[in-house]
Amino acid sequence: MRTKICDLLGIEHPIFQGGMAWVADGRLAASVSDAGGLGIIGAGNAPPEIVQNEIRRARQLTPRPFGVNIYYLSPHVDRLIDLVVEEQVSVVTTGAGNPGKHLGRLKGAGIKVFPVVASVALARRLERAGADGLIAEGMECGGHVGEITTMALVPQVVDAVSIPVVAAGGIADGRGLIAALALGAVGVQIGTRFVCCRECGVHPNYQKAVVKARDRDTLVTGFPGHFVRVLKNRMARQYLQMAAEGRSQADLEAFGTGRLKKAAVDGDVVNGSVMAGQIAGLIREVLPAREIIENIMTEADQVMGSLKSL
Ligand code: TUI
Repeated sequence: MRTKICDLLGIEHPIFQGGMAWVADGRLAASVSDAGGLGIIGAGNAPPEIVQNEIRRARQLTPRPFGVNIYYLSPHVDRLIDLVVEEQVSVVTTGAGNPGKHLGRLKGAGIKVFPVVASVALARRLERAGADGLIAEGMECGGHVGEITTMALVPQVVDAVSIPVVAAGGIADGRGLIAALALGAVGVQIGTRFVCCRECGVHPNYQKAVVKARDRDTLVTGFPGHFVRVLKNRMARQYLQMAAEGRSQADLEAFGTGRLKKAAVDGDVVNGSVMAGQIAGLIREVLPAREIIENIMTEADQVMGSLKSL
């Protein structure tokens, strides 16, 4: 099953692995790319030196293309742009902001740029600014969330632009891939499923928490303009309690600072922020990247077959 992005990016399967902060390291990205998807290193708030190490690690592990996600609320965005240009990374994805002012520079360096969008307005603007494709991310996703579901957002973005659109949010298997293609997407970006990947360096407690999660076990914390989906735990409940008491945005930000690292690196899934999407309930075990991707592609073929016989 090949789509437009397979040829555009030189990948075998139309699957991007989400560039998750503190989770998506060079080894995970290399394993996904080696299995025929597009692995993506999550820069998050990390300084460029750390990200450079992960890029070099991935490069040692696979000859295949991979990407780097730049989180636009990071204090290091400008230096990360310099880094991906110097390192000639194949693909850049962006999150939580408008990368418009950097598109010319990235494209000039031969980098394919796929910004994440959560609205039609930003999709239109970034197509005009020269994005190679877009990732339309619905609010089922983990971490930073928009307001529109994948089911409603993807077809509206697909109709609004003529560049390739990748669907994200709530997708973890072959059924999700076929559903995304039916909505007009040319591929999917998958995050939460790859948290539970054997080659992922995230703390095992984080993986166990995702495996244990059921359908209603996520909630959204944050404040307008900065909502974040996490697994329900003590930290999430305390956060919502503070918000209900009318505590200031500064207080809430201070309370939230460092919590993702606490969960992902220290393995404190009680007091840390365990970002995960609503699809967590579908994930039953930790598997190697190759198996995750093969399972998705095999199931997608089966689903296509059974749809044709309707
Ligand atoms: O970026 C994400 N998801 C993330 S980033 C992240 S790191 C983090 N760490 C600690 C606390 C909070 C976050 C965790 N999850 N997804 C991509 C995404 N981008 N979703 C929505 C958007 C988005 C939102 C607004 C993209 C552009 C945008 O534009 C605003 C503007 O400037 O027009």
